[in-house]
Amino acid sequence: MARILITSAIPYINGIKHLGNLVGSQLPADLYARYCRARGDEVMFICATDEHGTPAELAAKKAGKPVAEFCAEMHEVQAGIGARFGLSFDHFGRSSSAQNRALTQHFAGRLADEGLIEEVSESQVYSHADGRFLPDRYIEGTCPNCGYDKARGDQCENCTKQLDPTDLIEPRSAISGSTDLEVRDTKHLYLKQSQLKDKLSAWIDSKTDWPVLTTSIAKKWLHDGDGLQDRGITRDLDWGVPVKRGTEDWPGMEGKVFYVWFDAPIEYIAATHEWADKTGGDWERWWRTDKGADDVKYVQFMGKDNVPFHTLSFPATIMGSNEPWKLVDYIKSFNYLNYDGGQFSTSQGRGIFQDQALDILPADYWRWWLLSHAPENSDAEFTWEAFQTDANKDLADVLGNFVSRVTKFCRSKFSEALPEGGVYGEAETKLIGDLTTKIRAYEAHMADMEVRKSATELRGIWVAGNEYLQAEAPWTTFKTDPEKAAMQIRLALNLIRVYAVLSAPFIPEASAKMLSGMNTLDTSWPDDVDAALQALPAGHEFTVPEVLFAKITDEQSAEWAERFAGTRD
Ligand code: B3M
Ligand code: ZN
Repeated sequence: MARILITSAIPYINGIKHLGNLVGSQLPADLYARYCRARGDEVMFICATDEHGTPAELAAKKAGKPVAEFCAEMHEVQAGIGARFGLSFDHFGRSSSAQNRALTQHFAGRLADEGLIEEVSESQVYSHADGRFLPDRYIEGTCPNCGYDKARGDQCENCTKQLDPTDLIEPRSAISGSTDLEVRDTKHLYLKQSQLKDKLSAWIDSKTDWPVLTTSIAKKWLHDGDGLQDRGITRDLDWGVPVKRGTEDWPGMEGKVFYVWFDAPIEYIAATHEWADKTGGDWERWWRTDKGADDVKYVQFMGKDNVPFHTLSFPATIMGSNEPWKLVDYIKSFNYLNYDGGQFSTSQGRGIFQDQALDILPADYWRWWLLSHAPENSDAEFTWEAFQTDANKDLADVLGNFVSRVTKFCRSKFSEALPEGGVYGEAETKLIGDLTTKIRAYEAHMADMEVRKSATELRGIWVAGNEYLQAEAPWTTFKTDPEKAAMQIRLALNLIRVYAVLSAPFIPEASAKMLSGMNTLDTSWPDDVDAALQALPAGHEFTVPEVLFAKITDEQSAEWAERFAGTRD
């Protein structure tokens, strides 16, 4: 039994996220967490809302609410949506927690003690029209690296370069559009990441098994151009973690807060602390290598735009603290999911938002389609046509149909109990061999976090059952050899339990329905397929489950395509 710590990038608090956010971090993280638990590992699965920074301030302003109140409400909304999607977090925390405040201030103090913090008098952009300093994200302009004309002051979305606002060519306020900007002096703390460059570089080079998407982005920012730059970690804002050096005040830093990207990843640790405070658990054995975290495998999930912060900035905080904190062991990153010929966009309200998706279909439809099309090796695209075709084929025609045919046939020809009699023949031996090969391949892909390959393998496992049924046709066998038909259908009913167990990480709700239909709590993994197909004995009672997956009709698909074509206000 291994101990696995899993974190998903923590979503911004500023609004309800779209499906692209889900498939790029939380959903594959949940798939992996569920799989590890099913295999007997001890799992700590952590996520949270990312509540600081200007996006939160501005969203609260737009909603006409004090920012703390807005965050508290939106946290509940996001937690509720996550639960409806079946995201099985051990804790869904808040980066505005007291635990995170203390830990963030602690790290800053440690970094200062290690000589890695520099106080810099910095020029910052002040907007006369807006009457305020403009935080990085609210300055737009042209990227000096790639020429993209909507680059933000913290990062260029187009080429992923981390930027400072003063790097932008022709900057303007993203709040008012005003170009009446003035650069003023203000003092800020800088983390001297450049001093950690060799250590970070050696660490990244040692990660030869990481996805290329992850390491290529890290190496790009380590070695391209000027290499790893020192980063400002404080901001002139009201909302955030107040700047302190540990528990001490930091002279000259009054009224300033830490930069949201400094405290956000620390929330992974703090959220585990929140979990411990709630449950009486021990968070340090997950995070402190001097307190048992040495044997923890730590895996992070995120979209590619978050990779620089997790491969460079956060490790710099951890390494620079010179304390025995757990570093990430594996970073699984994702490309983007596009929507019907363009990008999903929270700010432009384009695409399907998580609450809307759940309003029209149960979570398992989305989980299955999104995971089986996860943007692993390149960007992927959601279209209603593909969604309808694939969900109907895989979920309704293959899996759902198998369950319904087998249970209904048994009820009509035998009873609602597994029938007795008959012995395996060649077809059954072949099926068991075939399933064993496929299940071992599925396990390997799941362990490697190869999401699409896992889905393909699982689909193949479903198909194998259908093909067996089709070829052996128990409804025909029944007429001449009812004992043989009994054996076939007993095997097939057992296969429903096996399907439920194997499929639970992808489609937990349907899986629960299958298990409850089979009237069993036995979720043991089919290590031995032959034995697993005899787990439910003759005489074991079951009920025919309700339809697992209703087909998406052409009318529904057309209606939804139209409904979501416009933008959400
Ligand atoms: N909130 C960006 C995002 O939601 C950011 C991730 C933080 S991970 C520590 O994609
Ligand atoms: Zn750029």
